[in-house]
Amino acid sequence: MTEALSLEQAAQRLKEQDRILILCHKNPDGDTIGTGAALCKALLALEKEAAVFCSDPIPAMYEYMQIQRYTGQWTPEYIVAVDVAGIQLFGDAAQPYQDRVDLCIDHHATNSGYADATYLDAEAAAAAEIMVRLVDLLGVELTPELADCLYTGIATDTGCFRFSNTGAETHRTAARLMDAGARVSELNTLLFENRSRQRIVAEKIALQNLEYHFDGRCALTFLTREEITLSQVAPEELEDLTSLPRTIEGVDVGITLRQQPGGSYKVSIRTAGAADARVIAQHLGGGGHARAAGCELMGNLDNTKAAVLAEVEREFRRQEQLKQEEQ
Ligand SMILES: [Mn+2]
Repeated sequence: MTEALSLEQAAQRLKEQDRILILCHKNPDGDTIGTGAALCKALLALEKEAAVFCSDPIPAMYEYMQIQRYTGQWTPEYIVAVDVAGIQLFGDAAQPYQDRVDLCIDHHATNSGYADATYLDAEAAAAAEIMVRLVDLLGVELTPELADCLYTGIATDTGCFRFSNTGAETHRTAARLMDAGARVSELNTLLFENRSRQRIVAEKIALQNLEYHFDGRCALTFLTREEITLSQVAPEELEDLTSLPRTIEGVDVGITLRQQPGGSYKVSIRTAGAADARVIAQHLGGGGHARAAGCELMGNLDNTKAAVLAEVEREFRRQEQLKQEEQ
């Protein structure tokens, strides 16, 4: 059982500690990286030793955050995970640390409670939204550098303020970050309007592979390992490709299958309307949010497709049942 903390308590614990190792999740996105980088900068401002560890490389597009990476320069005395919902999300290289996480700061309702203590706010659109409040509680000034990191987290987890997790508070927090000097316009261009040619090649293949199911209510696309290799796209550049099938008119559930180097398929589920992505993912051993969830499945393409589509169908049925019960 993890101890549920208030954010004030979490801040107090951080103030008392030194040599703080910050862990991000594997396949890092802007939220885990931005939140980790901001926490690290805040702790450094308090003249503590702090550094960030991620089992995967940090995508080059996030270079502007100038993250203090952990390379074994000291022995961690306190370990904090940010935006990591479960222990399986740390990745292999984090093995020495993942079983002794002291504090977890997260916004996933599915957080498994693996840490000794947890601050969880499932209403927050991004872990970075929590981190803005935590930086205040630590008494650290919101510098332009911190604001850039935190804005990155909020903007990426909300699809640039388009996803349904975006609340009024999300915008208020973003406004505060703008006031603090976040380079919003530059960052939006960098994060959302900056596709490589390799990514376009991968997108072309994904569009060729696109198929419709259940009268067009589900669109599914996939990229095999061979196709990903052929396109020469960096895996992290495929993250937002996962929103593509869902953007097609009439589609309630968009599925993207990406084959991983080990042969397994990473399944990304995006939903509109009543369908719940988390319910589908959970039946397949994964998790996430109502609009965006995922899992990883072993098996060939046909088996994977069949398994995922069966759960999509089950979710459509469940929604129809719920609708009938309401009437
Ligand atoms: Mn997040």
